[in-house]
Amino acid sequence: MEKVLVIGACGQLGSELTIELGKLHGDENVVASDITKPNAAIRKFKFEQLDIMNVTQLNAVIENHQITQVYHLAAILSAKGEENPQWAWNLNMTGLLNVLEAAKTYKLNKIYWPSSIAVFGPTTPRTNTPQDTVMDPNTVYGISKLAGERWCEYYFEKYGVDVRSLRYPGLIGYKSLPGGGTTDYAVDIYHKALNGEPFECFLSKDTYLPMMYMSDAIKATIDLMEAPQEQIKVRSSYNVSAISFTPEQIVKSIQKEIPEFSATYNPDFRQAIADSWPDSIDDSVARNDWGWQPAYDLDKMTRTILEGLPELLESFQKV
Ligand code: NAD
Ligand code: AKB
Repeated sequence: MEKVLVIGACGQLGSELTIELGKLHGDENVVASDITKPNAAIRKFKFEQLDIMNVTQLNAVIENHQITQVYHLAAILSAKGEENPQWAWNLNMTGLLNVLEAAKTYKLNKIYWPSSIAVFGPTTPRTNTPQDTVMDPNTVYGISKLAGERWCEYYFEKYGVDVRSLRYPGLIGYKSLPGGGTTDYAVDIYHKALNGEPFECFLSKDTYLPMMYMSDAIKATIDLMEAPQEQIKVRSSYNVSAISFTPEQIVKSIQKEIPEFSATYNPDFRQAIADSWPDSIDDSVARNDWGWQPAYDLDKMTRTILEGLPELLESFQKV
């Protein structure tokens, strides 16, 4: 019987992943935590208001709930990180080290920690970026994710901590809002389209980026975490990939469903971040090691979001 702690459970990923972890392990075996108060999505779980920078608090939560697995999702993402680099570095690194130390001390069964395509940089091969390649990130977020990958591998090699990780592309879901990334436009755009409003994109129309629908990201995460230990050969972080598209292509995909939708382009500081990241990712190592396979392409994702979002917004109005 696993007892699972999710740190950063109120975020874009946590709000949806926590629900799926409840289905897998039983809601009563999942403890959601965040520095904020619980949101509607995760209110049914046991909740701890936890600042991941506070080791005493973290250890108390692990002891009190007899935690065996941790999903550590709390981080400052790329765009927000550039506004306060030292804060982002501190939170992203200290938070991870606190979790890895706790895993060692309490001999936790498994740890999940997400990395990102932000570990790649301007001289990384842009197309079909391989698992092992040049990594020269130039955002504080990317630097912290690359350092985090090295720490994960270190704790596995030196202390036998079973820590597993994915380099997510931009995650797109409609059930929760993103928290300060460069790929956030691809979530916001659906809300504008459904409101009948034009969209102003902060990236240029031809900026290719690797992206993934949230259901695929959750499937990848759970598949990785449930795979037998001997199948996990990469202890830094696995490349995973699903779809790559430009803002212009997502607009066209939405226009197939809402023909009157329109967008303009007004790139800001996030353009330079996007330009430093790959166009597409080679995830063959993840496919071979533990059978990763995405299910959503751009149009399928668009149809799913445009069908599901109005119902979700309506249910919020009723609450
Ligand atoms: P998010 O910003 O939506 O959520 C992060 C959560 O962490 C928030 O609920 C926030 O309140 C919480 N948090 C912040 N400081 C905290 C602290 N001191 N203690 C405890 N909780 C704290 O981010 P997300 O999109 O859900 O991302 C989750 C993870 O996935 C992050 O590690 C991120 O780097 C990674 N990731 C996300 C994406 C994406 O597109 N969303 C892509 C690649 C990697
Ligand atoms: C961001 O844009 O910062 C995130 C990511 C790709 O890690 N979505």
